[in-house]
Amino acid sequence: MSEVGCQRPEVFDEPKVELHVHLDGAVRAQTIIDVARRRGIRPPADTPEELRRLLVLREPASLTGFLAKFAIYMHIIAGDRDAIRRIAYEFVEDKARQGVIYAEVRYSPHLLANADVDPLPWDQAEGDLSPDEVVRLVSRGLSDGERAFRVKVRSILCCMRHMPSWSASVVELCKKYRHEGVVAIDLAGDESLDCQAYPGHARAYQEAARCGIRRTVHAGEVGPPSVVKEAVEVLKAERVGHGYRALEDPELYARLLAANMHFEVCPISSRLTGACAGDFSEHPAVTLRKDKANYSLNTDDPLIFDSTLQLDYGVACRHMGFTRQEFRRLNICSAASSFLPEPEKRELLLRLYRAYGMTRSTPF
Ligand code: FR5
Ligand code: ZN
Repeated sequence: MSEVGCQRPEVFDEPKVELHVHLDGAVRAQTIIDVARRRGIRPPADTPEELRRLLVLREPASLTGFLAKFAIYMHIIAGDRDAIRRIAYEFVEDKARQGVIYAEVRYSPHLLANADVDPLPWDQAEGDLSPDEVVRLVSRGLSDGERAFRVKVRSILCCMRHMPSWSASVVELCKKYRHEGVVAIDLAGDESLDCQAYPGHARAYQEAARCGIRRTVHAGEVGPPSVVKEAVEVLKAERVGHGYRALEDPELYARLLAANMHFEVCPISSRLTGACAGDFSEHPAVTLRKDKANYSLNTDDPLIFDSTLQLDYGVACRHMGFTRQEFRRLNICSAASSFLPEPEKRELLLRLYRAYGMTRSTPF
C-alpha cells in the first residue's frame, strides 16, 4: 500500500480499534447450527455455507428484509446460556484475527433474553433467562476471550427505539455491570420513532449522564439531521452511530466538527442498508476525511453484511482512496474516543503509537 492510495487487497495490517459492532450481528454461522442441533431446534440450514447464503444481505434491502435475517437465527441463540457465552467468546477470537486490539461490542440484553421481557422477543416461548443474566453471560464470554486472545473488549448496552419501556432497565444494567466491562449505553432501531414521543429514552440517558455512564446513539443513518440534533442536544450523545445525514445540514455539521464529535462510520453496512446510496467515492467518509473529522471505521453486523473489518478497510482503500496515514489517524481518533477510563485510554493510545512507529508528537 502506498501513501497515495491502496493497491493491495491486504490493506492495513496494523493494530485497529473497532467501536461499532453488534454482537447479535456478529455470530458465526457454524455456531447457529451447533446450538440449534444441541437444543433440538431444526437448524435453518445444514452447513455454514448454506446458512450464510440465507443470512447475508447482498443488495440494498428494506428494514423488513434486514429484520427477516435476524428472525432466521435469533430464536436459536436467545434464551440459551451456553450460546450467549459462546458467541461473546468467539466474537473476541474473530476480532483478534482481524487485527483488532480494542473493541466495543453492543447488544440489546432484552433481545437475547427470554424472561422478564415485555413483550417477549422473536415470538419466543417464555423461559427463565433475564436481561440481567444475559449481561453477566456476555461479560463472562468476553473476558474469557480477552484472556485467551489478548484483545481488550468492552461492551455497550442498547436501548431499542420501539421499546422505551426497556430503557430504564438498560441504564440500571449499565450501572450494575460497569465493573464487569459495560462502558456505555446506546439507542438502536428504527429512527423514524423519535424520542419526543418516547420519554423513556431521554430519562434513561439523563440517568446515564448523571451516573457517568458514557453515551452513544444511532442517529442520522437513515433518519434526518434532526435525529442527530436530538441525539446530541436531548440525549447528550458523546458519539453518534453512523451520523451520515448530519452532513446534509451544514450548520449542524459545522457544530459537530467544532465539538470534535465522533462519527462511528460503517462503510459496507451503509451501502446495504441504503443509508449511503451508490458510489463509495461519494461516501460521507470521504468528506469526514477531508475535514479531518473524528471518526472510526466499523463492521456493524458482519454476519448479515458478510464483512470483516479488513473488508471495510479494503473498501475505504480501493474505493475512497484512503491511505495508511489516514488509517493510522482514524484509529488514533477511535482510541481517543473510546469509552475506556483515562489511564486505560492512554495505554491504548501508546500501544497504537508504538505499533505505528510514531511518537506522541508526530503530526498528521
Ligand atoms: C441492530 N441490531 C443489530 N444490528 C442492528 C442494526 O441496526 N444494524 C440489534 C441490536 O444489537 C437490534 C435488531 N433489531 C430489532 C428490531 C429492530 C432492530 C428494528 C430496527 C433495527 C434493528 N434497525 C434499524 O432500523 C436501523 C436502520 C437493512 C438494514 C437496515 C435498514 C434497511 C436495510 N437498518 C436500518 N434500515 C433502515
Ligand atoms: Zn449499528
